[in-house]
Amino acid sequence: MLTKTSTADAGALVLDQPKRSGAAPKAAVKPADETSSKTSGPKAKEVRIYIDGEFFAEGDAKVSVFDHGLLYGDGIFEGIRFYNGRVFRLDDHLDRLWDSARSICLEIPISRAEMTEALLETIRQNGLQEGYIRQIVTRGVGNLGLNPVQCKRPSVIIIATTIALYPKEVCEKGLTVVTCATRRTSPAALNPAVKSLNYLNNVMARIEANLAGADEALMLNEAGNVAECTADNVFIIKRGQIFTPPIAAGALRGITRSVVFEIAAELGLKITETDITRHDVFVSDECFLSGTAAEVIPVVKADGRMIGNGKPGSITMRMIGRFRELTRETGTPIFV
Ligand code: PXG
Repeated sequence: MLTKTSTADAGALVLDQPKRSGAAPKAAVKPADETSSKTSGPKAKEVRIYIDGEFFAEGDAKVSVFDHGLLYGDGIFEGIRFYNGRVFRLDDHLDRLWDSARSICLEIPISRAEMTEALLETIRQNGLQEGYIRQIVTRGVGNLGLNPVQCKRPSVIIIATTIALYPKEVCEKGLTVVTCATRRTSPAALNPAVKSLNYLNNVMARIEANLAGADEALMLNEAGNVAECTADNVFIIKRGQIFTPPIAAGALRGITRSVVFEIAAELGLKITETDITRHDVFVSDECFLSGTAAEVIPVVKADGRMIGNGKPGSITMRMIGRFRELTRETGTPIFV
């Protein structure tokens, strides 16, 4: 959900800005041997993408039009960050990926150890120390019918690239959010705990935010309580206490959310998981979002109401400070 990019690295991925695409290749063919990971190192600045055990140049990284990930959004994903040569909370992301897979009866075709090595090797192939990984497992190639029984082998795709951080001004100024009419998916329809490739309701929410000129959309659940934003969990602070919607309210069990819980405990701050209404957000002293791409980011306006004094609050800033330290100091080493 990153937006403002004035300080972005040239060529950095900005998750909600158009990706500059190169010329489309003619066919989704297995690359020639010289582009295989086994026979050559990375070319300068060329993104190398892992698909089912092979590395492809960006222009050659293709999946079949019969992949049910494309036809039906039938698949799962994770967004993971790495900082300072280490992957942040890798085990937590792999746990959630495997849980999502189990929930939708998708068998990940490689072991967890193989997945870990594939992720680390994708980063190495791209020569990166800091960045973002998009890890996708699709149902695989089937026929046009939606029955996944035809899909014989799920596909694993890993993209590692640079990512633009929010510029300092955004941290200093904070984000604006609007409540959107699009509701968070009901667990009765599709449990939002599954991080599936089916994100259309979140996309619709994001479009509403765009149309309203806001940075993010606050999504409510069917009961009308706050669930989360389109790709981030929500926290509010009132009289020194932190509150966040429970998972049962439709919040994803965010990994950054769990880091926020850890930091709060360290700082001696209490977090209460409870239903939150729009009113609670309007009258909060501080509000912030957490997410892998967004990290921890202040919110200063909701539906036109200024939150607190309209500036990022002190607890939020302490949270951000500690979060940054953890990202730099902890994680799975990429280059060993
Ligand atoms: N809510 C939803 C619906 C998400 O998809 C989060 C919260 C935050 O969870 P983590 O584990 O990242 O702290 C997500 C994360 C992005 C992006 O741009 C993130 C997600 C999906 C799509 C884009 O950060 N998932």
